[in-house]
Amino acid sequence: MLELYTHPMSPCAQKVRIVLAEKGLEWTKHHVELSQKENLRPEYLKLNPLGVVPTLVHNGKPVIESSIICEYLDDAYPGPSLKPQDPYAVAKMRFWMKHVDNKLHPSCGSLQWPLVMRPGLMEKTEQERQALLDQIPEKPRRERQKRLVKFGLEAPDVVDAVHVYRKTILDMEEALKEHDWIVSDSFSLADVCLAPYFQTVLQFGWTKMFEDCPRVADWFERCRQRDSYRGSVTGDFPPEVQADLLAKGEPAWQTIKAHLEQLG
Ligand SMILES: N[C@@H](CCC(=O)N[C@@H](CS)C(=O)NCC(=O)O)C(=O)O
Repeated sequence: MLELYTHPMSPCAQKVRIVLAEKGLEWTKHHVELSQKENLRPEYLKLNPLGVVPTLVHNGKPVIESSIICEYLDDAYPGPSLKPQDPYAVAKMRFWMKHVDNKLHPSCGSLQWPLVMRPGLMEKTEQERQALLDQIPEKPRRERQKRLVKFGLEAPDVVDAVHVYRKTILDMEEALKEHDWIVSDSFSLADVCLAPYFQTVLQFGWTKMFEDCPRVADWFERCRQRDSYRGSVTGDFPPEVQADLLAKGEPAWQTIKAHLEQLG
């Protein structure tokens, strides 16, 4: 019995949904409304003390941290393995997963928050908003979200986020010169963990970020064509949601572009 606490737009929840689909597993969905901070409710914090999605519950036992959940599912279930055979390729796969967790994920949050989560929080009073943000358990995340809510796209985190994205894209372009997928000629957890972060770029209409990197553009297209991606990511972006996100992303592009141009 697999249950997943998830949000459609969360890239780390998308990673887990892709693995569930690649392995052909049945699961039950529990939607956690992040814009209302349902992730900070006491009953959810009992499952995931970090107060974030996703959380997998397997036979009543919680597993947290998306990369750990992905490896757990790959190890716990038969079916096509999402790990390369070669131990060196596995080491490289884990390096990419760590890069996603430590750098790309917070960067993605810095781009999504001002456009997607901030408007809902701004409808609350200043006091209600601060009270909610003060409950975020981890200090770096708490401080970052406070900056993003206060300054929106003008927060200093946004420029760093754009630079992390661009460096990641250039590194991926190099990696893809060697093999069809990120660490070998087989689709692996490295691909699973990176792809959702490009969904964020796509949803806001910012694909110019990688238009000069043909291997990355082709890799993302191949990820999107997989049944796992279509069913567990694309399916959550019906035309009206896409139109809304594009409308949010379009006016922000000039800011993103200016940060990209600083890199030369
Ligand atoms: N390292 C965690 C990060 C999880 C995370 O940051 N989740 C975001 C959504 S992508 C979240 O729940 N944010 C809610 C919040 O920060 O209030 C993982 O990989 O599971």
